[in-house]
Amino acid sequence: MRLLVTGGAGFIGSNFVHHVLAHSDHTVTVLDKLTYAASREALTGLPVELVVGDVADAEVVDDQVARADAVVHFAAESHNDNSLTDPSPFIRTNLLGTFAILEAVRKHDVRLHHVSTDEVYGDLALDDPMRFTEDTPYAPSSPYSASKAGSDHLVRAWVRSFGVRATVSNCSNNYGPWQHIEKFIPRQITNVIDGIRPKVYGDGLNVRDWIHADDHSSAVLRILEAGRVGETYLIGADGEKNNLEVVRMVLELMGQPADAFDQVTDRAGHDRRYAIESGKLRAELGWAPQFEDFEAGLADTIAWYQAHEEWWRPHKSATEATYALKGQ
Ligand code: TDX
Repeated sequence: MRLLVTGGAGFIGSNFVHHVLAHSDHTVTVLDKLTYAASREALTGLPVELVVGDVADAEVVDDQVARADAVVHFAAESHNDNSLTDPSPFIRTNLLGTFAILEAVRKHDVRLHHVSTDEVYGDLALDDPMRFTEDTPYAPSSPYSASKAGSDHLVRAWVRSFGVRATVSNCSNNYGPWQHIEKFIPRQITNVIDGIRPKVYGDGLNVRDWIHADDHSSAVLRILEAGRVGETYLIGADGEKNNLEVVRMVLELMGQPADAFDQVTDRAGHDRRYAIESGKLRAELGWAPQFEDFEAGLADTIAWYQAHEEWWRPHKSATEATYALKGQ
């Protein structure tokens, strides 16, 4: 297939492009706006066409979708903290962008896979025995997660009303190389490299269900190739950890005392816990994660940031200055 990958120069999108080229015969065109969170370097050396454009620009999207056999839609504004400061790019990219994609795949009858997040389900209590499933009601907390929830609803409506051939996946927190240093794990790794104490929001007991980006990519390819049209699949790797556990692991792997971090102002509306039940994906499509040892995956990720300082260094002081303004 000729795939159009939106957001293919971002952290997760570029990982998917690498995965597709290594594990299939599909060809790839990337449509990416190259915002602050994207990088051309993540695609260096790959035989892909990069179209620089906005997913909310209906004309650009229509041109590209017309040439594709399938669209994998990663393009999104993704950082919760930024959505609390200025929600407007989240509404444009996540809602209007998905709308433009849907109208184009409808017009050209092109298969779509829409990539989304577990945050659409809101949060769970720490002692709740349940995890999110495909049947959990939507209850997003932040402008970011509400915009992703809205985009999922748009996709479902286009499937039902117009017969668009789409699948949806909702994945838990990703980690791995090429993730922007505003996010929790790379922020703390690069802080330690710089001799800055890691910053944990609030009491640090918030739980995230970590999955390596490579495992997310293999799941998305599997759903694209074998998923049932109209269905949603949750993607997760049984990786629940609270933020204190993660930051202590980062510190220890980097040769620092495990308590050498600061607790800072909490995020407004901070979700307590995410946890994914991915049994449908595993049973129906035979998918399984390859990175089952989080500590080993984290050690590799630390080594990657240590070896790629030239990539993240230009963004470090501005990223930390933005956090400092908020006492974080
Ligand atoms: O400096 C920090 N200190 C801290 O304690 C940062 C940046 C974060 N945190 C906490 C907040 C969360 O509990 O760490 C946890 C992870 O934070 P983020 O990396 O900002 O991710 P999160 O808000 O959980 O959302 C991520 O996973 C779901 C992605 O950013 C989303 O795009 C995805 O949908």
